[in-house]
Amino acid sequence: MFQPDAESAPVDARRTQQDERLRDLLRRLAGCDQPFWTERLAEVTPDDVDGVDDLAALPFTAKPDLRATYPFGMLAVPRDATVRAHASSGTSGKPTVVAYTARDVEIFAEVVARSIACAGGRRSDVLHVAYGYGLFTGGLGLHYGGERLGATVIPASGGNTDLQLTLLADLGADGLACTPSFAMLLAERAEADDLQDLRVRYLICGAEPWSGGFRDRLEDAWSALTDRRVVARDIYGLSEVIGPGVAMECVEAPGALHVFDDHFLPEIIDPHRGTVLPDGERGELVLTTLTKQAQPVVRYRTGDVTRLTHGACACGRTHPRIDRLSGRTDDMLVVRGVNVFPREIEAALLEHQQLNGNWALVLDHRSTLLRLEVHAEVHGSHVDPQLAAVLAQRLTSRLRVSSVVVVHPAGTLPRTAVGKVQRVHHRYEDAHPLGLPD
Ligand code: DLL
Repeated sequence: MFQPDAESAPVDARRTQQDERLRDLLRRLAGCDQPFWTERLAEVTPDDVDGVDDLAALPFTAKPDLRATYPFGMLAVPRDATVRAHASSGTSGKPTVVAYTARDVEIFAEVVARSIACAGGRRSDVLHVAYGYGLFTGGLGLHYGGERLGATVIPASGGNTDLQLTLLADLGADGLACTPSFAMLLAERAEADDLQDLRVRYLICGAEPWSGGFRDRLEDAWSALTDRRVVARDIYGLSEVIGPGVAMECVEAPGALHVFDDHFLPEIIDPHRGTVLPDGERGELVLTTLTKQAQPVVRYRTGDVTRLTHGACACGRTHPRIDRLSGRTDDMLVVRGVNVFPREIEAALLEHQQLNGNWALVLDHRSTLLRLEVHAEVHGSHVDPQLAAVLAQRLTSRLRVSSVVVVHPAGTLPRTAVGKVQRVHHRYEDAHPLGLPD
């Protein structure tokens, strides 16, 4: 553990600390003289909120608030007290900007250092960071976290697959941090080039959804390259809250991620009613930043769907855990009246061992009835002629979605070397969005 005192603190002691930090946050927001916060908290008096139990008395914040106050209208400190800003590109219009004080940057590095250690990282490691550097929080986030841990960080950023592989081998990376889809692309290329001398022990993957089946493929692919069992662990975060390092899966108990709730207080709500759901129920993740100075958020609606559980973990950390993300409230697809998340489709597909993990959906809007095409690749070049029908049947019985499944040899579907993978494509025109013949 990178910060054992904080990470394995007794739950009661942490609760006292959270109560204090929450009261302090509200004092800071009340005193910052920022119109957004004055207005949003107009109904709340400091007496209303004595601690975490009173959280539901506070109003939500959400992405539209950041857009409406672009660029710095949610700052709780003067702009000149900040030392850095990141931005995330939205689907439309201006990006949303998030700013940090020097202390925020330190905490960002600490929670990412915790996360790297959670995946098995050590200070003696070489950590190859292939998340994008720049406005995206992934590259710089893992970079500073790696340095804070004491590792030797290689700031490779995204793209340039051949050079990345050379560096991974020659500089002896122990850890690789990048999106799961890029980690898979690197493994495929390394295998095709018969690259020797890789010694990677762990992968720190996040920023996009990936199923347990995808993890199995990824761990197998990297283990075959390195002659050791490589572990891939899930890192979660979002720029509005800090970036990566909000929550992290440990080596000992994969499947759920420890939320570092001494800094980021989680709740799960019913996304339609806004009511808080009990422990263990699936809903929308809402986060409150307890220590963030520059741009705190109160009950921020992440749009991410998961469930929260408390209880002991084999790794000894006492932080509660969220399940691996099953999707976003806004990426749910409605296919002929059936609600389905792309990650559920991935999970159902990848139970089939012949598939190599690369897949894509095309929603064809050209006729009145939406048509769902599911494309998936097999390992190698031989495609079993029965497989498409087997997969279509599985999707119907498991998820109740009817689809046209097309199975391809390995290497047919587009790959993503920079940024987040796009699994869902829409077709309005005759040209096929994946560049495939009809
Ligand atoms: O993706 C921060 C990050 C960088 C996380 C590197 C992990 C690693 P944003 O660009 O603001 O920040 O996007 C945040 O990405 O609300 C989720 O929908 C999605 N996301 C992030 N991590 C995961 C994950 C970064 N592990 C949005 N699994 C979030 C699934 C994830 N989705």
